[in-house]
Amino acid sequence: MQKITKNDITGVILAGGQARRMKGQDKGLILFNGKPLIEYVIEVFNPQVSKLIINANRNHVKYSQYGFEIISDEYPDYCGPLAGMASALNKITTPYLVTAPCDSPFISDSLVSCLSLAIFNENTEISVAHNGERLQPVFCMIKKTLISSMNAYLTEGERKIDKWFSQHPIAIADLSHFPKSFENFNSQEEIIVSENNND
Ligand SMILES: Nc1nc2c(ncn2[C@@H]2O[C@H](COP(=O)(O)OP(=O)(O)O)[C@@H](O)[C@H]2O)c(=O)[nH]1
Ligand SMILES: [Mg+2]
Repeated sequence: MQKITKNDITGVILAGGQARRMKGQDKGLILFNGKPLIEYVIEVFNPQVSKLIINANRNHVKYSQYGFEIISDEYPDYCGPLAGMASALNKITTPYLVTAPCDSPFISDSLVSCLSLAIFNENTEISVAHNGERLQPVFCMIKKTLISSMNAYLTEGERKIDKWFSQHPIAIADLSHFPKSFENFNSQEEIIVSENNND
């Protein structure tokens, strides 16, 4: 297997959820210390990939200010992050996709290199980040060759990412040295607590 380079990788920021715990506000656009959450992710994630896509199901005009391609889920009814991953896999022209959620402002600048190294070392088509305690499924790298498997799974009405992963060999990318990079905000209260801690 050849080494994976940045040119081989498209990144997708998953911002397609309903954010029910955020009272339905669009999570990527919620301010954290005065800046939309997605901007933190773009700043650290974009330099790690050759192309970046934003997956959002609302507010395309606002998201388009960042200058990246915006894609909606190709599956109806907000059926979860896997739908965003599938829609991105269907679009990309690189052999690999790396995913990150829009609500994780402390994302690691070594996320993509760790995921690539794990796939390369273990010769798999999927790698998933691990924070030392558990897998972090929305921080993963997937080879485009898996698109038909993912589409078939979603078409059957399946939703769970872990269950889809379990159909394939996966490599685990150890990011236990940087657990904070997986911290993500699912409610306004969590944002307020974190803002106060940083003061
Ligand atoms: N495309 C897409 N993304 C989703 C959907 N539901 C959730 N997500 C995204 O998946 C990520 C994780 O969702 P989140 O609600 O934060 O889950 P949790 O933090 O694991 O409890 C976020 O970036 C969401 O925007 C969906 O139906 N479609
Ligand atoms: Mg979250």
